[in-house]
Formats: sequence, structure tokens, C-alpha cells
Amino acid sequence: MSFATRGFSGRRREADTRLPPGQTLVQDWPVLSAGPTPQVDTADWELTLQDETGTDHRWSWDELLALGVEDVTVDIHCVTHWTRLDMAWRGVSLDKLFEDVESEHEFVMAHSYGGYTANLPLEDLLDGKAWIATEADGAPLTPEHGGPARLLVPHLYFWKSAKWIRGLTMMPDNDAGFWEQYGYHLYGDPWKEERYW
Ligand SMILES: Nc1nc2c(c(=O)[nH]1)N[C@H]1C(S)=C(S)[C@@H](COP(=O)(O)O)O[C@H]1N2
Ligand SMILES: [Mo]
Repeated sequence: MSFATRGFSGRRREADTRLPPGQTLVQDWPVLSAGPTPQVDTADWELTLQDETGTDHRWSWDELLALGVEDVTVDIHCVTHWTRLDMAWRGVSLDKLFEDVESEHEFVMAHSYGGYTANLPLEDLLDGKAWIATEADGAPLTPEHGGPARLLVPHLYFWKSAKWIRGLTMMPDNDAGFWEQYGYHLYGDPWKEERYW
């Protein structure tokens, strides 16, 4: 009895240290979309990365996967106060996409099929911190969760993880994306509760 109690509180304590301020643990995976769900076939899917020289780097679905997928287990934190721990994802590291890209610009706008945008500092996308995710929970991403592919930037609030990703554009300034224009924080660190500004 006391053993079971100790085990339970031990798990609780571990979860608490991984729960940013103001967040609540969920076991399910809520869907949050600002508009209708785009239906994008992998045969038509394309990802472009645009730098200030006008050079477009392009990847078809097969070319993206050929860069190499990796499995990551991360916690995700939504600004609407839910957190999911130990979520299993599969995707291509942004480090792979930026391998041949030289840019003076320090910011990136993520663009989605459907028109959604999210702004991020380039350094938050590099060094193993961000992925183009193609699978979650051991299955291809469903359209409602951003399939066929979404951005995954787990160390920032989940609105930065643009679903139905179709492009990344280098920017000289930290211009506001879709939610940021409505008052969401320009950066969005869940540990500092950077929800709004
Ligand atoms: N293209 C697009 N990406 C988006 C959104 C959106 O409305 N459109 N919502 C964001 C928000 S606010 C959250 S919390 C997460 C939700 O992802 P989910 O529906 O898979 O949980 O996606 C983010 N990415
Ligand atoms: Mo969100």
C-alpha cells in the first residue's frame, strides 16, 4: 500500500517538473485549427525554402523522406493550457533542410497550405530542435493534425508548429505570423508563459 502510494507520487513529481506553469496534463490529443482542414495529397505535396537571394530550395514528398527520418519523443505544450508528455513523432530534422542554405537573415516565416503562418527565429529551428513531422503516435499524421506534414517545434508553444507546412521563408525581421498578429507572443516560450504580448 505505502509502496503503491510512493510510486504514484513519484510519477506525479516527475510529471510536475515537466509541466510548464499554467499547463494541465492531457492524455488525448485535441485538434485546434483556425480554419478548414486542407486536403493535400503527397503526390502534389511540395516544400520550398526561400532565402533572400531568391533561390528556392524544393523538396517533393519522396525527396523529403530521402533526407532521412528520425524518431523523437517530446512533450508538447498548447497555449490553451494543455500539455501532452512523451509524444512519439517521426520526421525530418530542419538541420537537413538548411544544410545547403546560406542566409544572412535570422528569422523564418513558416507557411502552410490554407494560408496559416508562424514566425520563428532561425536558431530555434536548428541544432536538433525542429522537424518536418510526418508521423505521430506511430501512424501517418492525419489531415486534422496537419498531415501529410507539419512543422514540429516542441520547445515553443504548439501554435508555432504549423500544420500542413508548405514553405519556409527567410526574413530580416521578426514579422508576426497568423496568431502573433492577433496578440500571441512573438516568441512563445512555455516555461516563461509567453502566451500574449
Ligand atoms: N496551419 C495551421 N497550423 C496550426 C494551427 C492552425 O490553425 N493552422 N493551429 C496551431 C495551434 S494554435 C495549435 S495548438 C496546434 C494544434 O495542433 P493539433 O490540432 O494537431 O493539436 O497547431 C498549430 N498549427
Ligand atoms: Mo494552440
